[in-house]
Amino acid sequence: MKTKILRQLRTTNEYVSGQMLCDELGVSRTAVWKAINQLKEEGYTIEAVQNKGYKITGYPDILTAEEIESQLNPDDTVKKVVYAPEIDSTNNEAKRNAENGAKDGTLYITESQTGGRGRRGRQWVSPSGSGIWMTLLLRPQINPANASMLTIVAAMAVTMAIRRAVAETGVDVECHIKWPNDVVINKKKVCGILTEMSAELDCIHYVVIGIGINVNTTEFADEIKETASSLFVETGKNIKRSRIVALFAEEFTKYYQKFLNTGDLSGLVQDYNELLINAGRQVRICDAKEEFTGVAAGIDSHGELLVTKEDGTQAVISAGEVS
Ligand code: BT5
Repeated sequence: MKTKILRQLRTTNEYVSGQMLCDELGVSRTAVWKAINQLKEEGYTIEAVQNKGYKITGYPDILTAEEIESQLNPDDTVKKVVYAPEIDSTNNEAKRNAENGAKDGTLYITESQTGGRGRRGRQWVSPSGSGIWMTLLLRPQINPANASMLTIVAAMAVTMAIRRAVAETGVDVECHIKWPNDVVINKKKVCGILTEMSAELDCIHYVVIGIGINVNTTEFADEIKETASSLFVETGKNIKRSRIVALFAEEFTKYYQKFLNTGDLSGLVQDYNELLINAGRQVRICDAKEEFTGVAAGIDSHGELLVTKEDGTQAVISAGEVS
């Protein structure tokens, strides 16, 4: 019910009458009043004026299911949000729930992770109160070999969500994808993505896409001080985290539909390459086989990075580190 009330109050700047809320939701005045009081306790500023009704004038920077769900579109891929104040890792939480039958389109989100993970067992620093640590559970009917392309789809959605959220503050900063799984502003990492799956050779049980975004972070652990940043540090603006999550859900839905239509990235390559920081630039590649420099051209329809080496030959990079 809180989600429905929030949705109603968000969609207008006017007062919404208590009676209208009762009629829309099919509940009593007392029930509405109770829910409004709970929302106030959670940090919403709600004005109640006799004969006029309720109006929200201030929103807290929280990530509860109601706060996020009340901003989702009906056709979004994200169907349900599950919030917990603290989790070991939202990827772990999503996997545990997936094993127990959780549905496609469930988003797990938390204020703080005690065991946030990056790729290959690296640590992901996930302090409380300033970041978005979330994992989207999907059950796509695609070839398991193509599941890693979902990192590309998610990176596009995060980048567009950040660009839109920053634009709403009136600030002009450039946000780009750094292949394969980073999003950067002014060359600093503001987001990392970790996609994992459970599959058989020909069938996916589930995919979890974990996304960490430093939003209002002002202090960084020693080990990431030089390389990491946040939206706040780069723009000077505080941005409501739930707004970014909602924009992500909208952008992800758009790109994911295109991806599912073809089963690969052919419909997204051009848009992706326009968001890619590395395109046309000198890069240093360090993969399992070798280390070399070259000029990145962009990705192909499988999400591999095409790099023209100094001797003129083209390398196709499917995994590795780019600097
Ligand atoms: C990643 O790995 O960038 C994937 C990060 C995914 C995090 C999300 S949060 C929600 C979900 N739950 C999880 O447990 N994980 C996902 P990788 O490319 O391997 O980069 C890891 C490296 O990034 C570390 O070794 C640090 O150098 C750096 N790093 C760690 N925490 C960071 C942070 N908060 N901001 C920027 N860089 C960070």
